[in-house]
Amino acid sequence: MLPPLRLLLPLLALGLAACDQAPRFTQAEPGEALSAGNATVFKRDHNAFSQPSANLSPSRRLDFSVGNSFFRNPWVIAPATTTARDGLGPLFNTNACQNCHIKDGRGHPPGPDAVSAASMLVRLSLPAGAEHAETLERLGVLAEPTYGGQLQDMATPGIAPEGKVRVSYRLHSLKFADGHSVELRQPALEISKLGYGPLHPDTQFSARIAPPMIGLGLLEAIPAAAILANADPDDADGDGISGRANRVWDDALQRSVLGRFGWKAGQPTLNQQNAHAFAGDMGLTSGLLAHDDCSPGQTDCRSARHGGEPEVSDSILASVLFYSRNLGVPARRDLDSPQVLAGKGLFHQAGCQRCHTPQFTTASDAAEPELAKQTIRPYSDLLLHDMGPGLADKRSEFLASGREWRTPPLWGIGLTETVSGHTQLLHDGRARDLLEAILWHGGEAEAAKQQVLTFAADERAALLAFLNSL
Ligand code: HEC
Ligand code: HEC
Ligand SMILES: [Ca+2]
Ligand SMILES: [Ca+2]
Ligand SMILES: [Ca+2]
Repeated sequence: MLPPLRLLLPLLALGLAACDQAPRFTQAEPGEALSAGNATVFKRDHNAFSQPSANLSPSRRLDFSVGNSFFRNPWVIAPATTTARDGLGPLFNTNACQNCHIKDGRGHPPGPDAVSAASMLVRLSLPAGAEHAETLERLGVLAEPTYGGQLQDMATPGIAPEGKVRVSYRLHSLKFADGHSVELRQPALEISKLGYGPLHPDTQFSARIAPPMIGLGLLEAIPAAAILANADPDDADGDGISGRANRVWDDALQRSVLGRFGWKAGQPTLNQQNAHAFAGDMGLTSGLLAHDDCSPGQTDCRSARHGGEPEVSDSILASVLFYSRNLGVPARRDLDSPQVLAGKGLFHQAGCQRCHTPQFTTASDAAEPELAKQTIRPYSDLLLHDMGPGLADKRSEFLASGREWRTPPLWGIGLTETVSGHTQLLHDGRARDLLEAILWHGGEAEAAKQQVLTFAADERAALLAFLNSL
């Protein structure tokens, strides 16, 4: 059945206008294969995300592998004979960074029979008022009074874990213009076996899977001015897309700066992100975060044995920083194939690049010389966007609202299955593949999604081929 002509005509006109603007790509651009400039790596197997930046010298590769060992190997409960890696807990989510960042790639939500949520974590907070301005400036959120800012579902012997997390899904489907239908799953969290009494009735939850670790030093080396240049907080250019910068507390500088890392850009630097991961995810203190993540009421947690002060020495924190800055990004594959080039055209036609910014150049004064002055292709603007009610966690973090998320980089996304053994995407892993991820886009990205919904089977395949070549 066809819709009446008077409805079709404006739609057709829109479609044509968009097609006119869409660039056609007949061949790859110079250097396009090198997503991370000279740091690009050429593995494409299950170790593709675990390679050091290609431009690291042999001695620097040694530093990288020291950092790798602290990222990969499990930490143990104190006291232990391995004093360099003890102090796990008392509350924690898992015992190694790599358990969540699977093969340096992404995590996933727990399956129905999982013992712990492992590679997904749940953030907690309460709605805050004006009287909490100072806490919000420093911490970005008002923590749940008993359970803190994060639910730890594991604990050392003798200490109660905070609870158990399960995810259940409600299914609905979305239809393309040609009748093709895709089923989407909306997650709902179930938290049970609470170890410290009831949660505050107003508690807000945000489930997040671990993002991939590649290219992070390069993202850190993008000049703040280049990121801010793409922000358009009031949508002054009227394209329906705003893009806002998060401003977050920098523990080392003791002031608010641009946020870059995490699903809501709630962390300013890799070192601070890493220190928070050690403390929040594994119960390990460091020079930046001197206390285990125990709330005032969690007295057993506060009096438990520790593994040194701090548990993560400055030199280990520095090695893990060097490691996390230097995981190379794999080179593009098949980027000259006609289907991939057609998909690239459709990506631009739909306006995906308005948030998934194809290209940046890193600063000349980057933290490490290998990261400086590189032309990189992350496909992210590192800005916050209102993605609509469907993706909203209704929980703010610094300036990010409950509907805003940071555009995630798309580089390497085509290797997700090969590296991490699954293709569960978006902040909580609800999308089971690339197409589902696109169909969850709403809010500022609603128009882009609506365009994709008009794509025919061959156009959908081309768009996915392009994404899989990244
Ligand atoms: C329990 C699972 C888990 C563990 C363990 C874990 N992470 Fe993460 N990691 C995450 C999640 C989830 C995020 C996203 C956080 C957010 O949005 O607030 C993240 C984000 C990051 C980021 C930012 C990536 C980006 O693209 O913005 C870095 C860097 C990072 N983690 C490093 C580490 C290091 C280093 C360790 C070990 C000390 C570690 N993580 C341990 C789950 C984990
Ligand atoms: C308004 C900005 C915006 C536009 C336009 C946009 N995206 Fe996104 N995209 C995002 C944000 C923000 C997320 C993260 C949402 C979340 O995790 O809840 C995202 C997530 C994704 C993901 C999943 C990434 C991951 O690591 O899980 C893919 C794939 C993706 N977008 C592809 C596209 C494609 C293809 C288009 C064009 C049809 C598009 N996006 C248009 C902002 C945008
Ligand atoms: Ca500890
Ligand atoms: Ca907690
Ligand atoms: Ca705009």
